[in-house]
Amino acid sequence: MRSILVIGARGQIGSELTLALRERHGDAAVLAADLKGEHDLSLRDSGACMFVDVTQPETIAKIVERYDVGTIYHMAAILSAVGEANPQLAWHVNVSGLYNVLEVARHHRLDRLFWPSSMAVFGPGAPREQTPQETILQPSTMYGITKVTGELMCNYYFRHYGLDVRGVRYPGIISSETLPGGGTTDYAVEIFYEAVRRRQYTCFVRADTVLPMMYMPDCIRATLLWMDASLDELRHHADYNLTALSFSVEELAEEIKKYVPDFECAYEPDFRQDIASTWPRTIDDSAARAEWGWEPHYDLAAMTKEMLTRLTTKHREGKLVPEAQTAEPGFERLARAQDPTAARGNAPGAAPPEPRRRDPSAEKGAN
Ligand code: NAD
Ligand code: AKB
Repeated sequence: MRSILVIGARGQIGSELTLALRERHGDAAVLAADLKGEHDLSLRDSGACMFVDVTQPETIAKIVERYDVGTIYHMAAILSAVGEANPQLAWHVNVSGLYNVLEVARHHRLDRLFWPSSMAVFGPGAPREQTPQETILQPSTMYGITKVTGELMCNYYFRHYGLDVRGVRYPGIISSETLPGGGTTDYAVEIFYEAVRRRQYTCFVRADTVLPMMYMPDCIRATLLWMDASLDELRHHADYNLTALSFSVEELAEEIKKYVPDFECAYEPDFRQDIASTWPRTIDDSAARAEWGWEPHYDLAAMTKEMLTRLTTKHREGKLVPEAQTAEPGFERLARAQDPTAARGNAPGAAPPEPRRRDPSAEKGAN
């Protein structure tokens, strides 16, 4: 069997996907690669970890040649909030990086490539309830623009080069193992950590904000199910709508209070509210359900119970925040870490996006 390479293996989804793939195919068959070196112990202990920078195609090609890679899961990206703080970096990593992976895949005749898109492809012009599979794609964030571009590129490589490239539009992913990477939906993860650690959380979007979400076990199951699907039965390639549940922050806080009765949630909306207000509230993923059998297992109650159980155990053991991560919230941590000037000892700190005119269309569909 040819090797499987996970790029972005240190990230929120990549870290758990790598372990799931190792469980399925054997530790030796699955290579973990990321720009950042400090992989978690569980990744390092279970198999090979290596450096890759998707903006440097030779670093991808070297791994593919050396390890006879047949399948790539390309999970490296700059997410929406960090992407608004540094739109140039978001374009470079998300678009040039994807192009480099697609080219390496084409040259080396890869068997299959997975690349995730996002519900961020939708913007203020799309229906926000039961957002259809086929609708207008006019996102207002640079992240969303890179995801629409990515979907078009992937579909082009499928049609023109016969490359079996597959993708889904993930909703916000909620997980207990690796902190999220600086997106707008990070609040739905942070709220659990803060409920366990401090019994209070200040949320950066309003209480009535509703977004589509999915618990990590469902995300991993959906990804593997999709990669196993037979190509003949599919009508889409890089752009399947996907969702599991939608809830407001207020509803989530109430569910958490069932287990942490003195938990308090305050609200101080920032620029991420403007992003959230342009995204779907609920998504129609009937194409994924009909064409490759997608069905979520976790609802809000089951997810909340499991998240709190896992995080409470980690907190008791003094391991709430994984070894290779910091306690700083996602956006602030990542805006600093991914700013190229930071590496030159010129870190500007947690840079909010530059001031600019408000997007009136974002307010039109206020959440
Ligand atoms: P993440 O930010 O947690 O992880 C991304 C990883 O990519 C990081 O470990 C980072 O070090 C790495 N990376 C960044 N630049 C790189 C480069 N130049 N070369 C190599 N690696 C680089 O992201 P995630 O949440 O795990 O998301 C994975 C994918 O799923 C992304 O494409 C993201 O857009 C998509 N997605 C995620 C969510 C979500 O809620 N997590 C939702 C929708 C779509
Ligand atoms: C983000 O908020 O940027 C991501 C996403 C939904 O793509 N979680």
